[in-house]
Amino acid sequence: WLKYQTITNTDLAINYNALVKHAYISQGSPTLRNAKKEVELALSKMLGDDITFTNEWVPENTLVVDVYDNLSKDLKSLIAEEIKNVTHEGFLLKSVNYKNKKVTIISAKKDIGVLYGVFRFLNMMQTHSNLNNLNLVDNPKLDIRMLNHWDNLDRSVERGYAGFSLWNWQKLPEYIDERYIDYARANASIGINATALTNVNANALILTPMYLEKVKALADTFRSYGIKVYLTARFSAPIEIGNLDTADPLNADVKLWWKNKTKEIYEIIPDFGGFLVKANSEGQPGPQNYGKDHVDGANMMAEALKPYGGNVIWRAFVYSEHDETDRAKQAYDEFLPYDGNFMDNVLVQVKNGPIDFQPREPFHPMFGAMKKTPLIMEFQITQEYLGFSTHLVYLPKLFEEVLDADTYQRGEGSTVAKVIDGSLYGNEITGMAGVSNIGNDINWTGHPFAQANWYGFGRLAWDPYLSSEVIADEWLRATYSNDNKFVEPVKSMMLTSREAVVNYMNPLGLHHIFDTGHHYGPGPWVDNLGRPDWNPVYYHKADSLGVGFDRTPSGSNATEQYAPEIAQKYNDVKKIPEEYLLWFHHLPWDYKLDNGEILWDGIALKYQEGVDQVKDMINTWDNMKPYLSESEYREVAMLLEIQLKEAKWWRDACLLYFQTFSNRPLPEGVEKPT
Ligand code: GCW
Repeated sequence: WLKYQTITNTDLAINYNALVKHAYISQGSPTLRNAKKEVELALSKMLGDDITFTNEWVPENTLVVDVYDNLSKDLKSLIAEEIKNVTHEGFLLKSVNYKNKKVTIISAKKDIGVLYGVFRFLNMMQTHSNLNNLNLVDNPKLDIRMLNHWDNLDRSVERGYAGFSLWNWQKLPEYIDERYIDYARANASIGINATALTNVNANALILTPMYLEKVKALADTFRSYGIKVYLTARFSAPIEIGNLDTADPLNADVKLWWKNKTKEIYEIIPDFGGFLVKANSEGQPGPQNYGKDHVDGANMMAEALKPYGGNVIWRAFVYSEHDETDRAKQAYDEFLPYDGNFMDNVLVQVKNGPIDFQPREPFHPMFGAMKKTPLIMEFQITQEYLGFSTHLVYLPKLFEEVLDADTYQRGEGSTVAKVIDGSLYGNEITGMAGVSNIGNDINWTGHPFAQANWYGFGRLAWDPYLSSEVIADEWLRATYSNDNKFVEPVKSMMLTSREAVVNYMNPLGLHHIFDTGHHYGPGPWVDNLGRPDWNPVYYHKADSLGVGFDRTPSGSNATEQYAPEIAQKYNDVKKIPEEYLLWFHHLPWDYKLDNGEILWDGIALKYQEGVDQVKDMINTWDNMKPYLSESEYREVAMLLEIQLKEAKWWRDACLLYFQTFSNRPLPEGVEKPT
């Protein structure tokens, strides 16, 4: 999306050229120099070489790019009112008349705001927006807008489907790959300002001097793009790299070890963001190994970070093999009692749903319920359960559904977005994390359309109220074409792609019926894994009588973790939105759905609908040939063919399996398994 294609529409090119005939871009700091480089690159690519770049501001038709404090008195007075509404990372784009000249000002209080403003302005130009009368103040709504890389030190990436890790630890710190800079540009262009470089299943070695030197090189590279580095901290690090015989968070030596380690890090990376921690989850070490709890663990690290302004981001993804009733309830049960006990630089990071990044989940009940603890949203941009980088699935549609969900925890309108932007409970620090889908593949994300998921995540982290449709529009125009005959059909293809994957994998609230380990294809029959809650049969509970997980009071009663308005609605089989039906109810195969179909037929028809939607996607893409280069066309066309084959595979596997319980024929309209 930073392609900056030449603007071939003559009228538009004339209009833009007239507006930015001269460009004055301050270069007082590394961040402003980045802004200047980006403007020069983009304008020359989009508009050609007629633009004069000046080192002084001259009253001509000029683009002026600078922080407010550096502007001349006259220009200051023209934006004095608007600049008051700009926060420290926000920016202002404003068209003004100055001595009969049209001046376009990109300004901000801080350098980073100027860079963000530049990227937005250039995006508007890429999307052929009207730039004649700009008057836009835009401030990020969340503080920490972060990628979580699940990258290992050997460059493998857990759940990564786009090649190996970008971080070349062997050549660092001396060798700064050009891609690190492009990574920073791409992130800054959408407002991402933090990155956790390493896997949450952490390797303690990252905290040793040898690696910290390499981390410093990356932090130094990202700094001028406004990106702070975080590291994942393995809880047992004091034992593994510190020669201690315990990692007990209340032990004095352990505390001192973390204090010293933190000091060491800040000495070389003064703006280090802090630690991201997965503890006592899926076998990772944590405070519970010593009979202590999450608060003891998180606060111990928070204390070490506090003097430097660093944060602990403590993940709430916990579930224990000892609780056999309902995995969906465990994080809430485990964390709610601690609400109010964490230090103020601890943020608890919660996955969007209570199980694990399924194609569709109801929102996590911790959102809104945990009132005194800042919660960070964790989305998964990498498509662990959504067809890896092979299937085209536009995730901002999923993200939007979660952000818009109403928790009712402070009455109607208490959306998840308001929980995480701090407006519901007035949190000091707010944030959103996305598990990265980036690797060293030539196109960064494996599937070209998976770039839209990275892009869309960043945009929503900046403003969780943006619509997924607007984001798709921006991305398509910048990445492919501004021709409406291309944009409109492809946009609607993107917008339906999420529902398509739900239909052909997990319709009507079915979930976690993926094959073991890899989570790619279907495996609803799997029942022999070591832990019951890893087996798909635990989740669908199909038998000759029916299918689905009863989470109402007659079952696990997970609904009680939601506000009463939601609980009542979800408990009532007549009121629950059908997309969550089998997530919360176990129903007979002949249960009548809203449209009069029996459940078995409804499931079968949904699987078929998913397959049909992929066929439509293929048709749409075929019609787009005239707007695409041969390679752009072929790349996606080939991937869509795989997606179709695998949508059928999902349909056939799941229906043949569930049919052994339902004992009913496939309804008319469902293709026979091949
Ligand atoms: O979704 C599961 C993944 C694990 C992952 C874990 C987590 C990093 O299957 O690979 O581990 O979640 O989020 O910690």
